Amino acid sequence: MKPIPVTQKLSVAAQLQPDDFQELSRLGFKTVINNRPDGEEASQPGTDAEAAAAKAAGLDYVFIPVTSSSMTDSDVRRFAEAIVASDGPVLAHCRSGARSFYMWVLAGDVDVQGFSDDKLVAVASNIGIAPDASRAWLATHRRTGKPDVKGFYDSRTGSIQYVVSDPTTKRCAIIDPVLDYDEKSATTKTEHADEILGYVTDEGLTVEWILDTHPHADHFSAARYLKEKTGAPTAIGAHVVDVQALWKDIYNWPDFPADGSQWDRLFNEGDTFKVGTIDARVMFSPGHTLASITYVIGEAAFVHDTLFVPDSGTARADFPGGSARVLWKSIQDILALPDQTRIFTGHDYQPGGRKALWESTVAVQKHSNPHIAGQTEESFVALREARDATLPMPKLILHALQVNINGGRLPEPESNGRRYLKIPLDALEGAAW
Ligand SMILES: N[C@@H](CCC(=O)N[C@@H](CS)C(=O)NCC(=O)O)C(=O)O
Ligand SMILES: [Fe+2]
Repeated sequence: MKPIPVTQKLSVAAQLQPDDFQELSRLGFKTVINNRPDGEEASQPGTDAEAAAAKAAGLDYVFIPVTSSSMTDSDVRRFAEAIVASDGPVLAHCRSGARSFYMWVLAGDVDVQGFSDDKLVAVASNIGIAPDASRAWLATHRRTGKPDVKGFYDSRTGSIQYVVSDPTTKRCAIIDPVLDYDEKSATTKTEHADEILGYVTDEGLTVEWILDTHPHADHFSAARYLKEKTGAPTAIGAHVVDVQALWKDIYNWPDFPADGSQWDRLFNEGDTFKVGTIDARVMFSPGHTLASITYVIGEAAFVHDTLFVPDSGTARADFPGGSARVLWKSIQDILALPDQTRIFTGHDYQPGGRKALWESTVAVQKHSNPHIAGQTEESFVALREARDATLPMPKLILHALQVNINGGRLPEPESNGRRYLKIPLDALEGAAW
């Protein structure tokens, strides 16, 4: 028996014999994980004998039998959880140690992220896996920051809401959820938010974050509703306080706390967080609003109202606090991400009646977005301002901002139990007669 160190906490080994367990205890191990189904070969002691030997040696023992072809996500998660739960070093074994090693790589925990492929190949070769074989396996199986992204389209407002999840830990973030609102009858509904919750339940996800990219001008945010339903923290860009300051004047709300306290976290430029094991980073992307941010989650960037899919150009920059020149700069920062970065936009207005689209890449944007390809800052500002001069205000801007600067809270009910919106007259330019 020869434990092969993988990390400070985890070593792997080939098949153990019951006599080995006392030695493992002496070496300081606290837990043994057996990844080998019983009966693979006649000489195998089997899980009952191993469990008894572990008990006699004072070791915790976990049986997660797998084969390389039948290993499931839930096996991998149990494996990762057993390592975390152990109060000291863990020895995992199968026949050769390879399956246990591969399970650890698949678990994609914080430790494995610090390993380059070369370093993993070196550990694998200590276990007896040929470098060609481990390299080929890593190329197809290693998940490095690749979230699953599911978009939900709201045709009423042309908005895309996202659930971004880490396939290894099943943890997720919800981005820009919509609270349904019919302006003709002033009725609110939670159909879209409930559809998102249904997906979260069906996929067995745990919501870690409820994120907004900016205070939306065209729909109500469902962040508050989803926080009530899931308990997950809400977040938005730190410059939301500037947007709050602007709009509290417009709504004449002198007592409104324009301090961002309506969210659990305010993100600054460069702030990092995690979605499961996937690294996430915040970039300020002002221009459409003062508070707009981009969430870069693994290899996916959620850019909301900056770039749209290429045939739809870019977002408008004429709302209070908006600036075409600042938007150009924010777009350049997004385009400086690696070419293969997946770009997910927040709106699609289905030009020409085509089906709704929301995904592109940095490379595709550079080559085929007419607001980018061949444009200079000056030409972009000119085209953006000319187009913005033709656009009427979003029909819900005055309805939506009073809810969205308040973190997605509807106005408090009045004495009759009814909630009322407040609409300032003659407050905005850009009337379309
Ligand atoms: N017709 C929509 C327009 C919404 C709108 O102005 N959307 C913004 C993003 S919040 C935008 O950038 N639109 C670009 C465009 O319409 O070209 C509405 O009334 O809600
Ligand atoms: Fe917007």
